[in-house]
Amino acid sequence: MPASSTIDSLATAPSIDIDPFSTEFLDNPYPSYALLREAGPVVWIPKYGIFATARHEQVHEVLSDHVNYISSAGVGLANFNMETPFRPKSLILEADPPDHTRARTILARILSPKTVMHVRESFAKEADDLLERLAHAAARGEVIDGIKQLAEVYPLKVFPDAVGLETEGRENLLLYGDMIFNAFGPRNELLAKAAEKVQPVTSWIMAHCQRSMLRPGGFGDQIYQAADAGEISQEEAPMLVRSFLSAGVDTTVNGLGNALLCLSQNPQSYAQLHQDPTLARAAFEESLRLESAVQTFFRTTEKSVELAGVTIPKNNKVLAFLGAANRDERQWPEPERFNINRRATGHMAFGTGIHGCVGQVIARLEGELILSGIARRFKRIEIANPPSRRLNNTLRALASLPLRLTAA
Ligand code: OVM
Repeated sequence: MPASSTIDSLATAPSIDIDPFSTEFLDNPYPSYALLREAGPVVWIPKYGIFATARHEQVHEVLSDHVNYISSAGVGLANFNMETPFRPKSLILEADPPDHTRARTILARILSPKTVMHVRESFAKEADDLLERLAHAAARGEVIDGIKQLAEVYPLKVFPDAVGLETEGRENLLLYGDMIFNAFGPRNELLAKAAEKVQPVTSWIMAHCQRSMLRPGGFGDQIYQAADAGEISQEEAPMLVRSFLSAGVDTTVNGLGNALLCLSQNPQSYAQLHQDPTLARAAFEESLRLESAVQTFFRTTEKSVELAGVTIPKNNKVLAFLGAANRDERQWPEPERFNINRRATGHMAFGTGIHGCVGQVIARLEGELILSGIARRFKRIEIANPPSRRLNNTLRALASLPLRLTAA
């Protein structure tokens, strides 16, 4: 084939005049996701000068190809080849092999299914205690805030306990999460608001990454043990603890919060879960698909690459809409429907490839324990008052979810 016909066959990405980080978009991104998927497999967003994909096939392709689509230039809008990162780069999230591999190996070992078997009992007891308290409050006729009293409380207890963090000051983890997930987006009003508190929150976080602040034997201390063994340097250890504190709380808070929303909006599904609480894992998985806590991540092209026939030049940002891929009608029948009987695995809520969520075993454990605990205790879970959103550049998050819980 002559070279010119190869070029002729290349598509150009349609230009879409949309701001995926505007208030209107973030408040309800799903109609815009449909528009983006329909426009083509790859689109151009002139507002930010980026390529983007909202279809499952291409999101999967981008995330699976860490050679062409790198993470070391940042996984947010900012291109670290052109501008200084707002904080020292994560040794795992914002790294490529072989650096990434060293960090990943350690975190994957600490968060392995075997470790998780060990924490299961204590995570189960905490879920039980919390739900027991909420059941008492509900029995007194109180409306329960599914976010403030449940989705924020549980991950803020069990995960920092496992890491080995003191109890005092843990609210900083939520503020920090809000900040870093906003920081993957543009420097808009949301980031400015979150960044107001950046200084005290960051110093609290960094202080608590030190070994002296971490209970011996916990996940945090285990990172220092890997440093003792020479797998990483002593200077790298606190940076990996920082990854636990960055990625381990706000993600699961919203994973749980979104699952509670899905179940309270779908009484028939909830009735089924109540009948058979072993469906908790399937219900959690389906809510991850339908309402993914992390909605977007970026990559940067390492060289000129072709994606669905579109040439993306070197050093360009590519936005992967995880939350849109998870509703792609090319991938899922009735994608907008919450259906706990479907096979939701293959969703992109945890990403995929070498950067796929290293904590997903813990996240699923938290989801299973909370949803099965609710299913056993309550006959009904209903929305008592309209929920309110907490807009974030990356997270699909609720500020409140007033619930009426009816005892079984
Ligand atoms: C990290 C990090 C921060 C935010 C998210 C994340 C979803 C990782 O610091 O390594 O993964």
